[in-house]
Amino acid sequence: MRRGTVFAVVALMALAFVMTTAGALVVAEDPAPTAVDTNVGVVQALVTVDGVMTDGINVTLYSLNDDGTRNLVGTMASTGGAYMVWPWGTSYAPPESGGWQNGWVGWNALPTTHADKDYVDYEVEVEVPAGLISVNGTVQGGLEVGRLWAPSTEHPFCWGRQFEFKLESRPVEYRLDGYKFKDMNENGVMDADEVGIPGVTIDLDTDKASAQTDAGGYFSFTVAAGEHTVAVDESTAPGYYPTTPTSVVTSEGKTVYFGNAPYGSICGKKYNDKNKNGKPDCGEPTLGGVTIKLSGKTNVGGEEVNKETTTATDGSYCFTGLKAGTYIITEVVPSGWYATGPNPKTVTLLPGQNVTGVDFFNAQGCVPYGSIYGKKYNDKNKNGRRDCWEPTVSGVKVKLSGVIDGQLVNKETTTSWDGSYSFTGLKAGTYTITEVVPSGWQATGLVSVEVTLLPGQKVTGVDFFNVRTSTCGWTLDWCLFSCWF
Ligand SMILES: [Ca+2]
Ligand SMILES: [Ca+2]
Ligand SMILES: [Ca+2]
Repeated sequence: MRRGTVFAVVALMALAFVMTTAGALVVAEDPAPTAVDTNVGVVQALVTVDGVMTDGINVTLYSLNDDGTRNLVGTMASTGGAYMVWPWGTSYAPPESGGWQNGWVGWNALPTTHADKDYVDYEVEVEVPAGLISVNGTVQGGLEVGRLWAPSTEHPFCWGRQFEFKLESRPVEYRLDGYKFKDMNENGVMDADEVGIPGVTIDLDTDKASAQTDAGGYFSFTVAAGEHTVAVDESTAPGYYPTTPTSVVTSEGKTVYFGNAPYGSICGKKYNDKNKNGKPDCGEPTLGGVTIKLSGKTNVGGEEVNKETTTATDGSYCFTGLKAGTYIITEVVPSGWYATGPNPKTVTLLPGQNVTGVDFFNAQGCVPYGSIYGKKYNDKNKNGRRDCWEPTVSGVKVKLSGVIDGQLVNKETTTSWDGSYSFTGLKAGTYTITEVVPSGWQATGLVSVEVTLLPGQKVTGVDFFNVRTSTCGWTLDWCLFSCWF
């Protein structure tokens, strides 16, 4: 491509056109050419500068050979007083009142056949004067061909084409653009299902220029060649936090993407759990003035977050303005009270998610002890559960362990004559209950079970199942017994 010129493709024109105001095209009432005349081709071009139809700019027309080489047809300056070109040789119309426009050039009576072909390819080139640039998007990237066909049944009205050259009066400049988008998966990429954020201010080179993102989150700047700093004014995107750097150094022709994810929140209530069941029941009051803490890390950047709030008079609390992440919410249990539900609680927060119901439950008074109960069964049919005819097993060792209030707790007991065992006097916490499988037996269920005990809670049914591995000996009677059922 030559410096200072722009090649253009002539656009399809099925009929002769007359320009009316502001470049709008109107199809003229126009008799079709005769089928026998192949020299009926018409090419028109309009030149605008800053949107104004402008005279005095040279436009050149070439016809193309099969090998792409060009034959000069002629050069004309866009002409004061526009005209209409008729396929059969009507000359340029003079300026007249009532709608003729400046800025046009045109050729008529052009061949529409060459060699054995029933078409001719043409190319139009505009000479871009110093101080102007061409902003025709389609012609900046390369050369296309406009084809005029000889009139035929197959191509009855393909003997004319038209093109508009848009020039702008500014120094040699380029586009630098981008998007501000809702990055709902926080991966820094504008994925196909993610949308733009409108109305965000983007600054170019600090104070040099600024743009607002449109409805699709798009912005663009016209820049000189070289490096430029593009930055987001995050104060114009309230409710969002960045998932990509908010300022980048880039250059002309580049597209930058600024990701944002919406803040989320975690809310709950604090209850006086009078019946100590770890749930809000009708008539149970809420508690104000209780400290709730939040700690955790954000997904993006792994920022440490630590916050603290106090429940309102209605017992409610809220942590707002949270980036997506994993958080631990802890109630500071007031003196004279104890927790009757889980404390702390873990919440995995997604971008823009508002998690509610992270409630805490307290009861007043001394912390009651809890207990854990279970039985040991001879699981004769090895299905890991107790069938009605399966006997219990006595004399089997069961262990309990856990770390409660920072102290290691270890207990041990043995199943009694009816196969049952219990651990009582337990503080709230998480315990592991393990059966010591006796020699000659194998487990048919879990041998170790984790139990989280609330204050005063009685957990039952922590059962273990074994079956004998030894052959029948003194237990023959049991074997026969089981076969009969
Ligand atoms: Ca994304
Ligand atoms: Ca309750
Ligand atoms: Ca069983």
